[in-house]
Amino acid sequence: MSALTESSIWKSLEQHFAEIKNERMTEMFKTDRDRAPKYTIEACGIRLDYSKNRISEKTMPLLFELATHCGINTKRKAMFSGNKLNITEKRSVLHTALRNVSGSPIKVDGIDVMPGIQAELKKMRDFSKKVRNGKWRGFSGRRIRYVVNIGIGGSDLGPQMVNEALAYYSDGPQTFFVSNVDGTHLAETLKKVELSTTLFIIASKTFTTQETMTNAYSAKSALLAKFNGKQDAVRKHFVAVSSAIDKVMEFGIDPKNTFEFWDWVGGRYSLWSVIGLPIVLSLGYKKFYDLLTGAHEMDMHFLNTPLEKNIPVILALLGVWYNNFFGAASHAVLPYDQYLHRLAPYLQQADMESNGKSVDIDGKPVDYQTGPIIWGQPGTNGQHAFYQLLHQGTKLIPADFIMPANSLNETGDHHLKLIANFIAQTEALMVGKNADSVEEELKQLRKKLMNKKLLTPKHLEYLIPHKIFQGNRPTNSITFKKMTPKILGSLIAMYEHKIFSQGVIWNINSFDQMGVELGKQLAKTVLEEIEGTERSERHDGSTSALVEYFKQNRL
Ligand code: G6Q
Repeated sequence: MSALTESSIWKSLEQHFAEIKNERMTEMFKTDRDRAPKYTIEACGIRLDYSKNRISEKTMPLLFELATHCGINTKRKAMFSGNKLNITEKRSVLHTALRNVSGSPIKVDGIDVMPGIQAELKKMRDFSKKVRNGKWRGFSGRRIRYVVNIGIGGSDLGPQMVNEALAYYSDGPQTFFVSNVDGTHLAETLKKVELSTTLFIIASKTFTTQETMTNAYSAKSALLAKFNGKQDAVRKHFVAVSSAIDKVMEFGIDPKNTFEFWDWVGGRYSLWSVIGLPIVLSLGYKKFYDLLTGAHEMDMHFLNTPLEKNIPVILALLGVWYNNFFGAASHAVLPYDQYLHRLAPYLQQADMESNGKSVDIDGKPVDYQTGPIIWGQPGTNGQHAFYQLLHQGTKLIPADFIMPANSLNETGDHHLKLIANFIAQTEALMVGKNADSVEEELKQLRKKLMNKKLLTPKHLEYLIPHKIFQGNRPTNSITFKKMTPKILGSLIAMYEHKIFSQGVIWNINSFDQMGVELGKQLAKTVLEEIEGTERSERHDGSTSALVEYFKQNRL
């Protein structure tokens, strides 16, 4: 047994779960008129209403005790101070320094990292200004109209999500993101741009990632073909975001046009760094700075607020409550905001790559569940698709409903309808519909029917169980007034700290990604075999047959 599941607080939570597991939230609302305000908090312009959760007066105090027991207070301080929390890779975890707009010193190995961060920010600001005002020109002297970011994983999902979320505020070149090694991704993107007015950003911390480098070299070939092989064109149309300057130079990119970041910035936490260059090019530096400011405010909230009023900590603990006690395997992210349509894919990486671990920080196998499966789609689309399972399926799926009170595109009554759907869904998931109400509804329907044979008493009886909604399904309502760069910064940082807090409770390293590394290695070996002529006997029967199938069926 692990120290976590052996601890007395864990046992108290198990016992409490046994007491509460069948209690209904609707009853809790009836007996406590203050339940909604009691479980609503606001910080950084974000309002969290977590009253529609299966928690009683006893639950949250026990969960806060669990967080304290697991060392959340020391660990959150340690992260902000630059301690090497990423033990396997012996690295600090300092995405919070990247948005430390206060500028106060933060030291890694005795050296303040802030001057370096500020220098890179300035470099990004100056560069983006030149591109946006037309001083930076392409090889044929034309102004840059398109930006194509070539990167994958952490070097793609964050800036892409932000550019989509803040598209309303964009007044710069049109940005595209190419990540997949599938040649279709690059080919279809190149159809949408004009090479002589395109700037390519090769975003790769290591500058060795197979997908990114394959796309980068193909983009370079396309550009050289356009400019009759003139190598100088590369310097005008390619910049790099990387920690590997030697490899960048080898590619042909001017080191002056290389934006640097450090090993203490994890890929999935890097949008705040120079990986955010496509954001700055699209929105301008001022709005990027607002994004950083919003994140910094949430950082300060997370670092300094007592657990009882701390939004990321509360979200983390509710997640632990369902994941480890109710046995919920997944968590849905449901933004009622079309601009946030890339939030779920972004959080899939942030959360699942961070907390998809099965050994603790000491390398011992865990005997409890760690990170959940994260998934979701914007509402209302999901309502016409997978919400059926949320309402009537056999699985308990806690969900975050996220919504701004105002739309950036107020058109007719669209937004009021969106709000109505948001509210109605969270209510329906909690309240459900019992047999009596279903029966009454069907009887009323029958009364109105001209042809009573369409709903015979026998069929009415038969329909009842199919129309029952058990309800008691938990949701968080996360709302804010309007989507702005600052709010988005706070929202993303909120999730980052939620993920961190859960990692602390599960005693895992949320900052390495050995599972991703394995994929990178394996693909190289198989590629050699597919390219070769020899039959490979190194694999199991299925894998070898797949290799042979592809070799024989390539046209
Ligand atoms: C993120 C991961 C991973 C990484 C990509 C791209 O935390 O480390 O998603 O960002 O594999 O790596 P490069 O930036 O080195 O190309």
